[in-house]
Amino acid sequence: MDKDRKFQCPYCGVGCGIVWVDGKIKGDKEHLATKGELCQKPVYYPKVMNKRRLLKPLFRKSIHEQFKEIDWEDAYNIIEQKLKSLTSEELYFYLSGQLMTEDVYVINKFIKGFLKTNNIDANSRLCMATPVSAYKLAFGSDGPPCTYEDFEDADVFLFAGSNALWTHPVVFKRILKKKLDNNNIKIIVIDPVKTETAKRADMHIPLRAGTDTALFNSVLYLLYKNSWIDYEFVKNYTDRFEEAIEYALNYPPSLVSNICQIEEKYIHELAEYYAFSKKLISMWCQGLNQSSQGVMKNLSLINLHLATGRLNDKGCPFSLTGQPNAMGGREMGYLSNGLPGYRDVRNEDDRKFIEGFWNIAPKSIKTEPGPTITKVIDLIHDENIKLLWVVCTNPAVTLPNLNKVWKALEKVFLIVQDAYWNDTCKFANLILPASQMGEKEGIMTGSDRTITLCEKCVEPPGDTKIDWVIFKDMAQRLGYRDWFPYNSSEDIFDELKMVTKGRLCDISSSSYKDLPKRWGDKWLYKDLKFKTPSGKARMYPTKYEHKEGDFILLTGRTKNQWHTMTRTGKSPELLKGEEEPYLLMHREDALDLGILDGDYVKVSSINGDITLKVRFGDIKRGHIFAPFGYGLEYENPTNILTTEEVDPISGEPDLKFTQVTIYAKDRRLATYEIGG
Ligand SMILES: Nc1nc2c(c(=O)[nH]1)N[C@H]1C(S)=C(S)[C@@H](COP(=O)(O)OP(=O)(O)OC[C@H]3O[C@@H](n4cnc5c(=O)[nH]c(N)nc54)[C@H](O)[C@@H]3O)O[C@H]1N2
Ligand SMILES: Nc1nc2c(c(=O)[nH]1)N[C@H]1C(S)=C(S)[C@@H](COP(=O)(O)OP(=O)(O)OC[C@H]3O[C@@H](n4cnc5c(=O)[nH]c(N)nc54)[C@H](O)[C@@H]3O)O[C@H]1N2
Ligand code: SF4
Ligand SMILES: [Mo]
Repeated sequence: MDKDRKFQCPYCGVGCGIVWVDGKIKGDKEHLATKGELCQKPVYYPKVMNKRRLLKPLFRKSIHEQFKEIDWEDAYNIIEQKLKSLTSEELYFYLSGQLMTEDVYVINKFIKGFLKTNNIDANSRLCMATPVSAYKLAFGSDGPPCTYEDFEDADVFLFAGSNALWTHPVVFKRILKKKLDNNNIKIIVIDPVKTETAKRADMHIPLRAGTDTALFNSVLYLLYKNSWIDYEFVKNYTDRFEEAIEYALNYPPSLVSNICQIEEKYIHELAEYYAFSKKLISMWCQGLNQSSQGVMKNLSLINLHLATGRLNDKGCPFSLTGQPNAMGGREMGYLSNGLPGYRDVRNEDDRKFIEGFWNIAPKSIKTEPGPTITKVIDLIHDENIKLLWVVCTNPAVTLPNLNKVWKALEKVFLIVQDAYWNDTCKFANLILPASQMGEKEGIMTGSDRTITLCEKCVEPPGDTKIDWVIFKDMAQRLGYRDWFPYNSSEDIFDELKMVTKGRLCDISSSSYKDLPKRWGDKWLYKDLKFKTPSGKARMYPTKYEHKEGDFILLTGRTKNQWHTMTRTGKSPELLKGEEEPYLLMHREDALDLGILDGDYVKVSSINGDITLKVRFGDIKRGHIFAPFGYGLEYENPTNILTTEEVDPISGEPDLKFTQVTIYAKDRRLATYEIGG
């Protein structure tokens, strides 16, 4: 390659700009959003890119047989036969926030427009579905309202249910750096664990898991009782303030300190921050999203911003995006209810527009959202879904209640389209080898709406194909040649950008050449006109429901591994100190059960048992934490335990609250065989 190539980091949603210089990774100092900053993870990317890659399509009729290498022609024949022998409603497609926007657009178009089914979802269902719902309810549309530039003049940064020092390191370090120069900057962290992030905070609120809504309702209570409401803002720019306040009055601090198991002073201090800071940015991630009450948690936090007029120059609610292109996937409507350009299958105008845009017959697009991925596991068991096509995600480790998931994966005709041999491949009938970041071209959108062009740096290995090419080939085979005429990713980009014209996420005037570029202004709602029917933002009465649990299992991430470790797990540098899964436990809780640091214990939920090594740590009593990314090689994936409960509005599973029992070593030895 004759010049340095640029792309977006393939890992987290911060969306750091990278330059590829002779096979080495450097930060892109010219990048609009991240200005050359990077963390450790992508530095080792070139070294792991070709370790244990899938290089050829593999097939077996039943999962009891060995895989045989086949060529693409055979692979396509098998898929064609399958697609023709099943009805559209018997098919299901499961995508990922790690695909490029062009990939997602083509796949979504093929499925919703041509296979005429909404049986498609993405791993964002486990991640960002909750903030998508909350943003739509509060502001009338998805889309984070502010950008990283807002960090420059903010003085208070809240991180709720976010271990950002590990999970969004470039964001957190940018704020830490500012704090070094300016001691007036305050960081608040809300988390049952005293994480590395919490250790750097001015105030850490160690609440009981699941109780965030009660906490934020109580802050709203105090804002009201102390007359710290911005009534001017509320009157001009919000609806349903009275209802929200009336409801919040059920949450006095004396009661909530019991619910959250925290001192009352935290609630008062938090209210003061919302009342008096210059500019307050509330960031949050999976501690709020992955909850059976996730949308309520999100809305109760957004309520605080609306009650105090904290938007634009005074602050912002800012959900941190998990995956590198979940933002792009959302823009393209890749969840079961979405359509490109932040549109929705339930909206007649949206359907009509897209049918016209795709030049397909009226009423081609189904009016009902398809089932979410967790429901599909049941639909497979009931034999309603017969083919599952998994693209760029590893559900055999990352969905809740794995014993049930595995049985479903064994039952269905499973296609896995991945760059690596991942855990889900073990259940597959057909495996399609995919090219990955650096081997192909396309765009990704980071957390603050900045779109980066990812350039091709190296030739893809073996017979791997680009994700969108595989779906284009299938669409063309099925007779839709004229609708999928793309010869390059830029051809797709030229089409998809027009679908955003006039929408909030409008990129219609962009070209590959002028990226990176952000869609929307610095502030999405600069004029305080929202995408709701009244043009005002909406507050909500946000209900908290108590959940029992003597031991509450929390799950989450490690510092240097990316989810199921198909890439980061192959770097000895990144694996150092993270070779093994563990169970974080409060020392006193452990000693009460006769458990010592380093002991193996059995953890048991209604869904199954696993064995983990105990590590004493700073976690609230009655809570334990386990990372979830250690896959089948480790015998004991954490998601064997996790509950199937989902948020009723977003359908996002509660991966942060499973009631469990812990058995000390002796009892484990008496009743339990390793790997059972
Ligand atoms: N190193 C690394 N970084 C990543 C990823 C990775 O795999 N590895 N993945 C990326 C992705 S896709 C995502 S979605 C993000 C996730 O980023 P984060 O959400 O920051 O990460 P998690 O570890 O899942 O959970 C964050 C915290 O939520 C806390 N928590 C649990 N329950 C509750 C609760 O009820 N209330 C509150 N307030 N806190 C709670 C946990 O103790 C945990 O510390 O990370 C992204 N960045
Ligand atoms: N208990 C528990 N479970 C969780 C969570 C939790 O906090 N706790 N978090 C949830 C969240 S937020 C998320 S985002 C999910 C993540 O869960 P997954 O998406 O299942 O995990 P990954 O390991 O990121 O899987 C990505 C896959 O894509 C492959 N891949 C990489 N690049 C390409 C490409 O260009 N093309 C193709 N076709 N494949 C590629 C990788 O090899 C890998 O197999 O996990 C969820 N599960
Ligand atoms: S902060 Fe996220 S996007 Fe940036 S380099 Fe690290 S993993 Fe990549
Ligand atoms: Mo995520």
